[in-house]
Amino acid sequence: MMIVGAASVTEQVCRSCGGSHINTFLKLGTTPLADRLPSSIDDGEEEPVFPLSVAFCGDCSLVQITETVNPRILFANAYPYYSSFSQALLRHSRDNVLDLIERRGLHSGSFVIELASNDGYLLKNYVEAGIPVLGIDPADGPAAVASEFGVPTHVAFFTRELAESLRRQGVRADVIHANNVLAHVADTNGFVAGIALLLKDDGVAVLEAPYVEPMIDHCEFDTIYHEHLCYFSVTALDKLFRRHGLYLNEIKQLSIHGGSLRLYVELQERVGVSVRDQLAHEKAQGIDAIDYYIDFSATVDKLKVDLSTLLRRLKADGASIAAYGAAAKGATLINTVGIGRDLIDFVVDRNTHKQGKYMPGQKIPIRSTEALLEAQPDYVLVLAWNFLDEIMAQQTEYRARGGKFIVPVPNPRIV
Ligand code: JHZ
Ligand code: ZN
Repeated sequence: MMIVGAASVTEQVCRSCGGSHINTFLKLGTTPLADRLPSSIDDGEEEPVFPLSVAFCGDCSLVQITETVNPRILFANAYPYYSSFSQALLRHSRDNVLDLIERRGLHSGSFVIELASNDGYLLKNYVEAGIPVLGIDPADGPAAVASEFGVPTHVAFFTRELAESLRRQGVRADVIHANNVLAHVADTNGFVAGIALLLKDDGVAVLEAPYVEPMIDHCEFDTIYHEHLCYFSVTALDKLFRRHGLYLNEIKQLSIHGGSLRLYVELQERVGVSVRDQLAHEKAQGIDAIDYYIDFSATVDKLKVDLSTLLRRLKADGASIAAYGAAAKGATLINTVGIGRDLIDFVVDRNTHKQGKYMPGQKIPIRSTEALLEAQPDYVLVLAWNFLDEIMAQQTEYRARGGKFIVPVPNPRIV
């Protein structure tokens, strides 16, 4: 793969406002890339590792990591994340689409764009309803699956330049979706400017992003990895959108991915009560000030010690342990806590693109979920804890045979 530019850069100013009051409050050391799964235990190639430190901007309140890994390394060939492997996510996306079709009166003359459309998991619902769509996504594997679903996909990173060129061709959208991507783009301002360019005057951008409040309050530190450059509060988002003539008019809080925000953003300012209330809540909680984040590092350290102690105790007692979910967040967890093949025999995952590969760094083998019943380990560490309900429901047989789950956050516990 040809990489243009440096493998990574350390940012000196805020990604959003450009301010220089950047305070680092959590250092997770250096970690390998969470979605770069080695194909063998020893392929003779050194895995690249990058610093992982989290900072708060004293000027615009944005929480962000300071290292930007070249997106061509992060998201290019063999990017293994396919949205369609979670039933809960598919339901969540379908409900969102049906709600928008009804609320906005969308029809065959409307136009919907999704940025980071992945394998077409969301846009296929519009296609079924006869509403024209365009997906934009840089990862060619998932994009090829999207085309099979009948979702036309432009394989590219979404940038201001791409938005300008589409607009010149007359492309404007009634709805622009962007789920779990705003935090992933290095040019945060260019991405938002691009959305402003492609919205019809009365269009709406509907974005989803993990919310920083539950990340801090529930110690979801494993959701920190190099793909996630930003950890948004409503305060920081409101400022970001306004800078580009966009208004965050409505929000919904969602339980998906450990606690997310759905943002409704428009060209007209009509800020509703959901946004006003949450801005007031964030002020009252101090989410817009560094003090809120200062204890996080100690909380994370405690969780790391507690989890490591629990796993080592179980292992010393003769238990066998596997893990569920070769999730990106699992890579952060095992590499920052130091959970290797001495503790975990294998990881299972439904995603066939991940099976047969190895977890980054610790090189724990990834197998299909059937391996749980074949090996019947005493415990399963749930790395994809955000889908705990779905996983538990699916693993009734493993549990009926006496298997137990270990949930790592907010405090390690056995269920
Ligand atoms: P999951 C990814 O993070 C990457 P990850 C990305 N950076 C992002 O922002 C978030 O998603 C949103 C598997 N699984 O989705 C599928 C089963 O095997 O929490 C996944 O590999 N069986 C784009 O990777 C993993 O677990 C199941 O029943 O942390 C879950 O990973 C279910 C439900 C999932 O995201
Ligand atoms: Zn800032």
